[in-house]
Amino acid sequence: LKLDGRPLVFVLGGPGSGKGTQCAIIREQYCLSHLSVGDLLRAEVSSGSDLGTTINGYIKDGQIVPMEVTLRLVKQAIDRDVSGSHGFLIDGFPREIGQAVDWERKMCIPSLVLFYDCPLSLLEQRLLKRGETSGRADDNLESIKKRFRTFQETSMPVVEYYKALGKVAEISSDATVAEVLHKTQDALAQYLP
Ligand code: UP5
Ligand code: MG
Repeated sequence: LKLDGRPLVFVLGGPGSGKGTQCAIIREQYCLSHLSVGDLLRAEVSSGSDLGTTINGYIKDGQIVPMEVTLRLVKQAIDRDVSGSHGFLIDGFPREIGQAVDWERKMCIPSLVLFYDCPLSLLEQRLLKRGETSGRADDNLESIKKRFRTFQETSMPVVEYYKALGKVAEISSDATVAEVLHKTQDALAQYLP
């Protein structure tokens, strides 16, 4: 695995909490590789493969795609990365405790976990707005409700797990993109000079 001791940051938070938006900015500023696991899965769907068809079913239903699939896609993306970046942002993963434990066993312990916290009512508004143009299979009210449930029941325990390990920087994303960015930069400062 081509991590070469470079820092790896998990970027977590509810659906629409701003993971992708913030990663797109800080990747440039800190020269990081940004791997959105959702984007990797959607690329597989777009390829039209049988696996993609299966993945699309999970995404529409707000369910978590089996670990062996996501882990393979993330590993491939890290191994293909030739940017010589200073570290990695893993956006939207791990989403359940088993994935976190498995990752630590097979890959590495994250340097930091960024957690974007935002009221679900605001997330719903943002996602419905985005859904007007995103073309994402899961930006509709029915899928959004399912995503919220999976987030609360299955993905929040991952945040709690890393909180107990003292790894989490919790950032309220109920604020402007610029305000959230400032807090993100503060959190990253001690890990990424
Ligand atoms: N926006 C962002 N920040 C804002 C701010 N501060 N103020 C006002 N508006 C703001 O932002 C969402 C929207 O809000 C955008 O329109 C943005 O402009 C606006 P975005 O940055 O896209 O938020 P993000 O947290 O990235 O939202 P996303 O919808 O991507 O989060 P999800 O976690 O739902 O989606 P993801 O792509 O990670 O996963 C999708 C599905 O893939 C999952 O539901 C699951 O089925 C599957 N999956 C797995 O199975 N395993 C994985 O490991 C990963 C995904
Ligand atoms: Mg995203």
